[in-house]
Amino acid sequence: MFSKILIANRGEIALRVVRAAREMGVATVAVHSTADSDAMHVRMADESVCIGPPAGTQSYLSVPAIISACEITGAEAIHPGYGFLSENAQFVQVVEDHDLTFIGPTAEHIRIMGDKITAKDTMKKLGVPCVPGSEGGVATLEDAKRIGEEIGYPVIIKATAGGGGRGMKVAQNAAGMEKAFMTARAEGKSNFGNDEVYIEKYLTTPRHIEIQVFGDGKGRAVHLGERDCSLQRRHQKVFEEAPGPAISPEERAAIGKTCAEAVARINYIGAGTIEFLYENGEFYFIEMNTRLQVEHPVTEAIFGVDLVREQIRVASGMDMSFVQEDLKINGHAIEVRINAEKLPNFAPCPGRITQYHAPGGLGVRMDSALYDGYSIPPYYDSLIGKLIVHGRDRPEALARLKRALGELIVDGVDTTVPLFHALLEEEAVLSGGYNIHWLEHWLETNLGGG
Ligand code: MV4
Repeated sequence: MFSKILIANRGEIALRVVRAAREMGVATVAVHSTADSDAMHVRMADESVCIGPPAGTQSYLSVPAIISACEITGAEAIHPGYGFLSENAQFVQVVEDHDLTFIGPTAEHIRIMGDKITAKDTMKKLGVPCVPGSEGGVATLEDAKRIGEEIGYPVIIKATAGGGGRGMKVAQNAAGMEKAFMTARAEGKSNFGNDEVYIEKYLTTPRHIEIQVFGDGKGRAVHLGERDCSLQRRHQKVFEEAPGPAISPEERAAIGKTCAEAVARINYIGAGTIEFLYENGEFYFIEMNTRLQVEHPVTEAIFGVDLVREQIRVASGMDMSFVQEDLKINGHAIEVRINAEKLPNFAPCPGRITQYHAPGGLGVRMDSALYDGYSIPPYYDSLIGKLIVHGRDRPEALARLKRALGELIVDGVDTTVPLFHALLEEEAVLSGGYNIHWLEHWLETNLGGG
C-alpha cells in the first residue's frame, strides 16, 4: 500500500478521497490554486501545495505543477477525482514516466474510450450491445445519406472526439442530413481538433442507464449494477438513483455480467462506467467513462462498498476486497446535485456562504466541502454539494430526501435546492416514470427561463 498520495482535484471530491485514504492509513497531499487557499480539502489533507493561479488551466490542469508537487512531498500516487485530468491519457503517460502511479485506468484504456468510434468498436467486439449505426467513421455526405437510408431516420451524427453531448446533431430525414452532418463535423473540428463523425439510429425517448464496473487489471472484474441518470439539464445530471426504477433484477444481472466480462477481457483496472440508452427493454451502449463519477455514492450506498478505497487498493497492486457474489443490493439510494446557481436560468452564483448546515440522521450522506463563511470562488464548476439518501426501498428514499432537503441550510448564495423540492411533488419523479427528455420539458413548462 502507498504511504502517501496526492489528490489532483478540489472541492467535495478531493475531500472524498482524503476520507478514504485516511481510513486506509494513507497520508494525503492536497494541491490548490491561490483561489483555494482556504478550501476545506486543503484543511483536511495532511499537507498541501499551492500549484498556481486561480485559472484551472494554470493550476488543477497544470501537469508540471502537479508532478512537481509529488516530487516535493514524496507522494507515490495521484488520485485525479473527476473532471480536470481524470481522463487525460497524456497525463497518465507523464505520471508513469515519472515512476508515479495513476489511481485509475491505463493511458491506453483512457485513449480507447476517449475516441467514441474506437470505444464502440471495442465494446461491440466484446459482446456489448450497441446502437445500430455506421461501421466506424463516415467520411462523406454521400456515405452519410446512404447510411441514413439503411438504418432509417431519425439518425444522430456524433463527433468521435465528443461525448457528454458535445458535437452531436440529429437528422430527422434525408433533407436534414446535409446540415446535421456538416455541423457535427465542424463542431468536432473546432472543439476537439477532430472532424471524424459516426452515425447512429436516434432513439427518441430512452432512459440513461449506466453500469458501474470495477476491474483489478489482472483479468478479474465485477459490476455494481446500474444508476438511472435520465434527469439531466443540458447534459448535466441533476438527480441520480440506484437501482434504476425501470430495470428488473434479471435485466441487471444480464447486462451487468456482459459489462463485467467485457472489462475483465481487456484487463481494465479501477472504476469505470459503461453508459447505455435503455428503450423498450433493450440496452444500447453509447460511451464508457474511465473515471470515478460524481454520482458514485448512490452505488456505494446500495452495495455498502467504498469505491475510492477499492481504487486505491487496486492501484497499489492489491486485489479488490470483494468478488461478484459478495455484491448484493440493499435498498434504494438517490443523489441530488446542489449547485450554486440561480434559477430559472441556472446562472452560476458564486459568493460567500453566510450559513451552512448539513442534514443528517439515518441514511443521509452530505458530500460537500462547504463551511460557514466559505467563499465559493467564481473560477470552477458550480457543484457545491451532493446530498445522498438511502432507504430500504424507493418510497423511503424519496421521503428521506424530502426530509433531508428540509434540514439543509445554505445561505448567502442561490442554489438548486428549490428545484428538488418542486421535483419531489411530481408524479413522474415519484413513480420513476421519466426519460432523458422529461426534465427539459418540465423546466420549460414550469420555470420558463432562457
Ligand atoms: C443519443 C441519443 C439518442 N440516440 N444517441 C447525449 C450525451 C451523450 N452521452 C449521448 N447522448 C445522446 N445520445 C442515440 N443514438 C440521445 C442522447 C441524449 C441524451 C442522452 C443521455 C442523457 C440525456 C440526453 C439528452 C439529450 C440527448
